[in-house]
Amino acid sequence: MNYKIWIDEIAELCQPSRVHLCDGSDEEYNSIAASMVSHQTLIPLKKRPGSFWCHSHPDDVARVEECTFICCKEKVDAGPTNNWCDPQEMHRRLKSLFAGCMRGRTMYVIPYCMGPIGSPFSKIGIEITDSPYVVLNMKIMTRMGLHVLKQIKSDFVPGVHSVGVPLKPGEKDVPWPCNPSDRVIAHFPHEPSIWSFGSGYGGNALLGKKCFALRIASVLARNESWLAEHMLILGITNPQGQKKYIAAAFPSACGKTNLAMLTPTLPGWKVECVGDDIAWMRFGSDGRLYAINPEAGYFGVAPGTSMKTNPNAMKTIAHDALFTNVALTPDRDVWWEGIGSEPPPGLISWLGSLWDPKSGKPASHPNARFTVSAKQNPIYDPEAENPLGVPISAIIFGGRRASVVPLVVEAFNWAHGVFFGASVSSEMTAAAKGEIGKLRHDPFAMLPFCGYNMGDYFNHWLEMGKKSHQLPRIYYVNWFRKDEEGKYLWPGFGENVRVLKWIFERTSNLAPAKLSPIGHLPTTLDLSGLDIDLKKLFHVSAQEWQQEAQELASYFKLFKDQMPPVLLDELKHLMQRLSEHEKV
Ligand code: SAT
Ligand code: MN
Repeated sequence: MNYKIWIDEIAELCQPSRVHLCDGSDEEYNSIAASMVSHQTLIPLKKRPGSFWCHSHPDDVARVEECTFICCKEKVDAGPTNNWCDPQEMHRRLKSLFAGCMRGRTMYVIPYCMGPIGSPFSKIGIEITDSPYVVLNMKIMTRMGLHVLKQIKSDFVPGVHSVGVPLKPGEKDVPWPCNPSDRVIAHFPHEPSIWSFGSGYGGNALLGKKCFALRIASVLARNESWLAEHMLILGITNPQGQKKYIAAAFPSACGKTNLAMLTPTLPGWKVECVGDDIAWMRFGSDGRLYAINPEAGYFGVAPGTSMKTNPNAMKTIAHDALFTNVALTPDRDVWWEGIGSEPPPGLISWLGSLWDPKSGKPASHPNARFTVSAKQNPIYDPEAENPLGVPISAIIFGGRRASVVPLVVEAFNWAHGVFFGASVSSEMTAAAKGEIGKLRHDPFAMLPFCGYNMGDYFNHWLEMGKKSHQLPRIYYVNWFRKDEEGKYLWPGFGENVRVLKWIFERTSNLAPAKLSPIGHLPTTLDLSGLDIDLKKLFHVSAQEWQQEAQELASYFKLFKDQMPPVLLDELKHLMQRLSEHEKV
């Protein structure tokens, strides 16, 4: 597709007042930010140079899964876990939604690259949006600008985004326009293209992120034999100077950013960060699995981030950061629950009004976010921009589970590891609209992000395992197990290095493990300086796991013929091992 013709067509449809082709320069960023400051949409922060605060409409704070559609030709290809709509029908709906939707606004054209420029992994997109907030975020989150257009040979992924609020002549704009009653986030994997209407929130509006780098990319990855995953990538170096890379999948707001930037509590260990949210992985000619982070920044959850939990994130956001839906202090700094200081008097809540500490409501929205360039991270991995990626030694899956799942368990082999991925369940968080705390299946932490039938996706993972004899080992972790009183059994954060150390040593065949019905468990962990009862953390209850297996059996039925028999066998073997275990 010729991008110039496409841009003209979209302008003709959306009827903006102006078209602005983004060059990606700092001057452009500063001038858009300055204009938003003059409209009081952004507030400059006094204590953080180059940083701004803003807050959204109260009904535009998270991803909206119920309005997110996969519009492939056949319903079965979207699978039972996605909303499906016939592509022609959706195009008809979009045509009428987008007709004239940018009246009175500027239409920004954002050429961007997911992945390092020139990398064989990288893919190009163009996002058209009427939101200046989206332009600023895309500048931080992607490699964006005119230089990208030069890279376009024939294909790019077009994305059209509108807040869905046209302006009448002379009408004053609101600070955060959005259209909660008419939202749709539609993906057309076979074209491919993305159309997003009615929300300005990150995951719905920054089309390079979940829409392209996961939903569309997962389909491309299946067709082209690679993996597009909801995973952080970290480098870990042992005291002897040996370095390995680990990729880890957790649902949104379950600590990926914290793990990716971990400050180890064990002396001599070092962690460096390649990415905190998305990994694109493919086998190299040496048979190893190589990963890149397609993003260039972090869109991290602010609440709970502190010098104690994630000092590297705190240093990263000390300047040139955008804050959305956190609280604002009277001296123009940001504040959130768990930042490590008391809320100052006169705090402005994320809703933009004076916060009443007695209200019982948080000052910062639980899904408040910071947007910041990865380059500002003091532990940004020197290989993070390597166009060939980094070699992955271990893959971790995890969820937020108060019970049942031990701190760490190792899969027997690749197929068993794929079974781990398929069996992830997690308590829901504020990252998506829904019932917080409710346990739901979230296979591979990809439930909201897989652009095709999840059963076929499981099969793709199994097929990938046949392509190499140097596969990463696979683990399942749970930082969130609680005792009878509801207290976390594991301190988490920097202490998680103790688990990473065991994984590191397992991948060199240096750490012992014992057999359990659910996989290999550590015989011991390096707990130096910690007073922890490992028994509870590693307890595997045959009864609880039998229930877990039963629940999985009924979940897997959802995928009907698409459910790979290999995974049903894995489940059967698990049940057999559990009943043998019970007899002992
Ligand atoms: O809002 S995002 O989808 O970008 C972040 C997340 O939920 O993982
Ligand atoms: Mn995410």
